[in-house]
Amino acid sequence: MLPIRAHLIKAAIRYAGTTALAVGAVCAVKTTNPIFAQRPTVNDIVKLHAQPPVEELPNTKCPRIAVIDNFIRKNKDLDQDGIHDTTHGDIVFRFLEEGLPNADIAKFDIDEDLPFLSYAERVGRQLEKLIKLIEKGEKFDVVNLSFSFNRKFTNDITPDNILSHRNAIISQLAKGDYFMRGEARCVTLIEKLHKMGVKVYIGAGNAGKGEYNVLSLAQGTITVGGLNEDGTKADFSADNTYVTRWNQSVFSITKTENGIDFTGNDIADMLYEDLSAAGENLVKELFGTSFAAPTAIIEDFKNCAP
Ligand SMILES: [Ca+2]
Ligand SMILES: [Ca+2]
Repeated sequence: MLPIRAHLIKAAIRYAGTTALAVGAVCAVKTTNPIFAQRPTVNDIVKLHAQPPVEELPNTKCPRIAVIDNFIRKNKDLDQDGIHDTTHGDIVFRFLEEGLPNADIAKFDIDEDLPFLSYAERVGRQLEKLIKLIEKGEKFDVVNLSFSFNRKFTNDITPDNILSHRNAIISQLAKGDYFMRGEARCVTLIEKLHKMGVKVYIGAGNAGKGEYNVLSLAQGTITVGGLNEDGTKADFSADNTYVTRWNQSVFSITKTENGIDFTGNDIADMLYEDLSAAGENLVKELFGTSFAAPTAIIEDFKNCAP
């Protein structure tokens, strides 16, 4: 057992590191900030016809969606003046709000438990909160998880054979340190949600083919890989047997009359007055599998009835 102060410091350091991996990696804004990974330039051509068929839900009632993300601590600077303009969660939320105007979308804020809990612990607490609400009779149809806990593939575990290592990886995490146990707990909670009938969509992660998102190990989830605007696979996207869907994950940011559009429909998603530099020096695009997850949800429920 670490002395409490040392333990808290370790937690804080890990928190920062994991945030860079998890939030920064899943949703990156094109910027010079070194926290964000460089975008690779080589693409694989995606055989779109080879993708699993999109579930057609034409007569479905519009879903109630839980977005588990950060909504308090602003962490995205869209006009590059060094001042954050919005949160990762609010950007993800905006995709869903605009894409599914008749859906009921609820925010579950992992920033509630800042500052000393690990990232996985904070995600786990929100998953638990959601489960408790459902147990009390509230109805949720969909969960959006636009973040990842990335692990590297090793010699034994490859993108092609990871399915057969699933149980071993989870049990190793469950026996690991505080942070690993937090991740294993998230997997268990996500599986519980799946068993309760909730569809869980997860961003595949932005560390490329060499890493996988631990959350994807949860059975029954829909892990969404990232496509470029032209439909080719984005090189930053994870790509392994757990990635069962592919959706757009790169979106140009453009100016409209009263604000900026980042969802690609020329309708403002943020007003100029809400950007610290009024949108003067805009980043060119949003990219990350963070946006592939809500895009997949929108695709699956686009014909829903209010
Ligand atoms: Ca700014
Ligand atoms: Ca828009």
